[in-house]
Amino acid sequence: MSDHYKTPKPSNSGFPQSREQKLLEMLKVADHALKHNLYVTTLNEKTYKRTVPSKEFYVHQWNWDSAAVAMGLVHLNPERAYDELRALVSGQWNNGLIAHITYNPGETRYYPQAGKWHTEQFRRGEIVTSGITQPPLLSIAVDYVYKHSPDGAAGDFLDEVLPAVMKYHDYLKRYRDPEDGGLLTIVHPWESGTDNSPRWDSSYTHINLNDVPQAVREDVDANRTDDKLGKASHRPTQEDYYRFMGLVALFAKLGWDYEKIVTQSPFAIKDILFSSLWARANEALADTLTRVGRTDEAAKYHKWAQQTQEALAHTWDEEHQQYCDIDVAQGRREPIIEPTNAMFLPLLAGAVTDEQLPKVLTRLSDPEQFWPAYPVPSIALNSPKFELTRYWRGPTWPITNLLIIEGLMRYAPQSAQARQMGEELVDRTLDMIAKNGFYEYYDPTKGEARPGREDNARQFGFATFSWPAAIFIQLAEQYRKAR
Ligand code: 2M8
Repeated sequence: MSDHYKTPKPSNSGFPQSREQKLLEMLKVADHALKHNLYVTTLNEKTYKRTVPSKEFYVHQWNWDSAAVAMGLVHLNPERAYDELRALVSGQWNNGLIAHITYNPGETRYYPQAGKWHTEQFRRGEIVTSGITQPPLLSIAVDYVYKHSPDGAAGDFLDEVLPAVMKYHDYLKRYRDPEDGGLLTIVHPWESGTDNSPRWDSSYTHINLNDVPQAVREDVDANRTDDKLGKASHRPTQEDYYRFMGLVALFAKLGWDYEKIVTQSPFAIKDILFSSLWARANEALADTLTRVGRTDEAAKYHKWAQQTQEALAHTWDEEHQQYCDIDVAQGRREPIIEPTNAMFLPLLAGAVTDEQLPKVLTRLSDPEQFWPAYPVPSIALNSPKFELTRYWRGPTWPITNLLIIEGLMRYAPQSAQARQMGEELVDRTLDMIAKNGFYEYYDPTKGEARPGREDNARQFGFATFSWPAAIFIQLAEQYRKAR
């Protein structure tokens, strides 16, 4: 993904011929899935082409999903990759925020619907968004798409999106790192992308459910849809949703003023996954600017990347052998100790020190924890909190695998173990997806979307899902082709 480190050429371990054929077939199916999820809409007299995560439920544009989708799409249809990212920045707020959801008009299947956010005053004409953001994969995607575009094809696209991307970085730095320490604050579990991760359990003990207005709870009870369209036992709990929507109501009451939100939110975390992407995103933005000759402007982002790398390295907890999120809500400063796969994201950021690297790899390669048949589960298998099918509390997710693969490959030049694990994770991720199709998330122990007879395929997350399709394409193109 970057010129900062050389993506190593994987060794020629090779798939058996039949597997190769299966992968080639799946590339076609992936293309088909992404076509299926295309959503064309006209707003402000302009046509937008967006890929929704899944038409079964997620019928709008999600921030980091779209970034991942663009990286896959550029290999098949560069124009669509440009359209995807153009649409993603189209709803940017004046303060620079690029929201986690850009809504498609007239769609009501997904809860919370657009009106629940009370973000009317920040609309760009007819373009309506949520009021929070998501892990900043955007600039990484812009850089990747630009780099993998046919010669000369991406010039206009870059002119169009680059100002928005730079403004977004300024927003994140200003409002999410007001103390200038390098780590970014998220204020809502949805901003983490790992919504109901056990990482947030300790912080929840400080959020009194009685403080969530009765009207908000009634609205969740009456209108929540994910647990009806999907299987309730696989989704976040009702209490999670009370908290999610209670925070939305609070932020709307604060007028979406992020200076107030960051200091007053009962949920405020220095998130190591989000911050790792932030470091990598700054490198990517600096690379893009350098590539187009804007070297002076690149310096600022190099500096931010470096600052975050150092800050991430300092979140290492020797006793628990992991990097830690920090709960900073309402004046607290409490490290969060949970064995989730977020602890491997500092690899992506290049934040792992020589001393930490063997320890990180030991943890990741342990089959009892993070290296079962289909790594990398969202929480260690041997954690008492591990749940095989519940969303971000156990299953393996293609998006975090992609980021961990990139992290391992970053360390490949200096560590044979990192290289070998990175290559193995590419193969296992491709296999997991090829065997099961494009689902939201997978069983780490068998890699199956249908772990038991009682579960049909839909029950392990939603189907015909965009990012496994896009990530499949990216991994196949970026690594398999090289072999
Ligand atoms: C999930 O999050 C949304 C809220 O943003 C939801 O559950 O309704 C997460 O997996 C998130 O990371 C992802 O971007 C989104 C769409 O795939 O779904």
